[in-house]
Amino acid sequence: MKPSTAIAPEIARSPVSSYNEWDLLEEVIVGVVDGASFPPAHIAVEAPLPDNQRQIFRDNAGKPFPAEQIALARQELEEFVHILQGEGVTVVRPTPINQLEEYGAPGWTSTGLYDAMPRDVLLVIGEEIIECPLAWRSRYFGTAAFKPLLKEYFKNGAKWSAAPKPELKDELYDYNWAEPKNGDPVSLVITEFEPTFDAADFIRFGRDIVAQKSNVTNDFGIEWLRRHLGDQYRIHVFEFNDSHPMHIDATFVPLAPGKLLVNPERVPEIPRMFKGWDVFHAPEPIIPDDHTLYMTSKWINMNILSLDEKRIVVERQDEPMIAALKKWGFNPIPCNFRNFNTFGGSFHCATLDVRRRGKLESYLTDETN
Ligand code: DAV
Repeated sequence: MKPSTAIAPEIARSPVSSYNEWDLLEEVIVGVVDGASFPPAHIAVEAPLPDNQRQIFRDNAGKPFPAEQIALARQELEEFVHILQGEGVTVVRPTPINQLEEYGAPGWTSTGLYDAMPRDVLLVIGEEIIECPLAWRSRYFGTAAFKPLLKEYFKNGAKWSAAPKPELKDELYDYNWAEPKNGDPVSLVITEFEPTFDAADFIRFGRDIVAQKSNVTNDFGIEWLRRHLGDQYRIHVFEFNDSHPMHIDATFVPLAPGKLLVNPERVPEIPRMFKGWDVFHAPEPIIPDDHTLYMTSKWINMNILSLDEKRIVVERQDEPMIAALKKWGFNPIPCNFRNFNTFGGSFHCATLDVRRRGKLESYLTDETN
């Protein structure tokens, strides 16, 4: 008997399909900043923070972010959505959850953070969308706001999975963590107790995926992903000069095949597998010192989003980046985003490219690093 719901293979395209950071963008999730709240004080939250932000986080733990900052960021998100739609991209949004509601698991309780950065919590690899095992207790339900979308994608043919739900017990954290002194090796706040990772510690180049260990991503998590993805993909783990690593997308950002944007402070040497690629050094960020930035450095200026191999969304006031992109042959599309940057991300963090037109390919030379 023939299955009655047989779909011809040529039209059975998954609504989730994205293999790299530059193929033509067709559908994207854009985060929502409403309801954003400071997480409860915890060593895992403090460790990756720039020095001058720790006290602010302690003082405001568990409270909403300032309403005026949220309003300004929301306005910029609307501008961003409008620009994306004007460029022909389908935009979908999460359903924000109440971040102030307390929840817990054996041994701990917490409140939430925000639904502003889909890039952190969900990883799209090809036709699969993976819920990440997030290391922060304040992000334990970090994918909840996206569940309506995930269900819909699944119903329409996507592969939907979740990494093992972490327990986030005290054993996951190094409570003796202290700021490394000058010259000391980087010390990370999470242990190898169980697999954890944020999607934003991975960046996709087709069959090759570049990853970093960080204050939220451990070896155990990277190994889980490696085995989960299987032989079709190769995960390469690089270490950069970043004393507070959390998320790779203000460090190592492909713009198009053969074109890589790197953080000049953090990437002194280009891995050999990028032989033949054009390597561009990100211009110094120009965000003024008195502009509040939570959970990020000023290098968030590198966190740009390619709509295809030419069009790149970039912060409107970041004239050095706009000029540099033009010089390198791209078409920058400016959008106000500095107030959104305050929340710790920019265009790459605020989005998740659900579908790009393209297929699985190799872009890097086959050399061991
Ligand atoms: O300065 O590398 C990037 C944070 C993106 N969520 C940085 C922070």
